[in-house]
Amino acid sequence: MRAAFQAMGPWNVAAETASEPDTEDAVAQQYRSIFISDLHLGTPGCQADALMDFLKNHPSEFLYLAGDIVDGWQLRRGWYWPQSHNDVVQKLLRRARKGCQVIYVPGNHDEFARHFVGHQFGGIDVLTDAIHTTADGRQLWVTHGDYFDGVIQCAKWLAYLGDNLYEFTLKLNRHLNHWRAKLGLPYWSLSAYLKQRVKKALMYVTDFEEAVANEARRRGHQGVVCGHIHRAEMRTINGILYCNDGDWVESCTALVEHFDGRLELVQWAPVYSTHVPSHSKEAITA
Ligand SMILES: [Mn+2]
Repeated sequence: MRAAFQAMGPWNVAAETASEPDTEDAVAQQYRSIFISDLHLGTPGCQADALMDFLKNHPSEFLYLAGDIVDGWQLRRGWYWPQSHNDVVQKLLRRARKGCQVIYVPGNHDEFARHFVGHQFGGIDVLTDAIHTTADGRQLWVTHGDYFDGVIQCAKWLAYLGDNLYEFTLKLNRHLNHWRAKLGLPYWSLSAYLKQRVKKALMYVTDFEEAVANEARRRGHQGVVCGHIHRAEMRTINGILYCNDGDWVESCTALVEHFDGRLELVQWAPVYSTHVPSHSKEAITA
């Protein structure tokens, strides 16, 4: 992973180029805090240009990077690091240098960064998880969310074994493949197929959201901000504010905090006008 850091360019302030102006051009909107996750830098799917546009137009006092920022899994398979991805990293470093408090909570795709928990990179704090206090005094637990994969799968297996559904699918699978073999069709695993479906189903998403919210309550916080499932959402679950800031692969979404503590999910939209930048926003606030 050393190569990855080298490819990102200089990390120390002195070596950074001074070509960028200190003041940005007219910005669309200033926020107290921005929460983003699942950028997946290092993959062709990452919407780096959209993200750059979003960051340029939205200064903030706090910036939380809630995991899966760099995709170490993909980079191990094949190196992909275009200039635009470098620009994002430089932008994040520059933001930290300009006084924005940047907090990086690694996820499962950038678990290599978990080795650096407790350290700083160019002013960016790397933490296992974080607690953000909103302007109106609410405590939000910031975590990537991958830990809950295991918890949910475990609970699912127990549920299956409880009502013998798993045994039933195995039996059904045997019969199914007996007939498939007779018809000259290749082996097909019904249970594997069902498990795959379950994971993708809405039920999984709901279980994930509830598990994360329950853990936030257990820890005594009023809300939670996470990512991981690439599904932006903001709703109250059993009295806990559940926020998922989405991703920068498909949806290009972020969770933002206004200066009065109000939280909002925003979706990036290209800025066409030079005078009035337009940003479509989902009508969800809390
Ligand atoms: Mn993840």
